[in-house]
Amino acid sequence: MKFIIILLITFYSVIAYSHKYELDNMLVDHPWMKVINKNGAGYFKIKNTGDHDIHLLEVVSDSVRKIELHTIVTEDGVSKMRPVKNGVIIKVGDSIEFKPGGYHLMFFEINKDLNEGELLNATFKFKDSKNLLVKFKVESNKSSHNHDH
Ligand SMILES: [Cu+2]
Repeated sequence: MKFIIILLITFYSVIAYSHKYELDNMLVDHPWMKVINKNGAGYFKIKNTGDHDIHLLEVVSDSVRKIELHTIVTEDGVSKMRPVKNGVIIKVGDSIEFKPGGYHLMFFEINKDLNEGELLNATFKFKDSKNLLVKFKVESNKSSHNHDH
């Protein structure tokens, strides 16, 4: 009985606090998303813990018609979103944070209802690496959320 309780506590801790996804050569930390009507934006931090560069090609989900990798560029003093062509490369030892104002995922036409705290499954696809299933947690109210971990 004690053993089961410890297991449950451990399991709960992993879900509640870590919320990270790993392969042998990378770590994806705290994937979260905003949902606006049926569209959304996704954010996370990805760290290359392996010994070769990681090339994130695309992200797909059964629950989303289309997911694009975006970045923000400034043209004539105006910030604009642009799709990233050819994916994003994370060099050995580097981390890249997808965050508001920088790299982000755009979700177009989410085909299920997502309430705050719920998870959206998505699959990260890489060049020369295994796929990684990542669950984005819906955190619609970001204004009150301190995000520096
Ligand atoms: Cu965008």
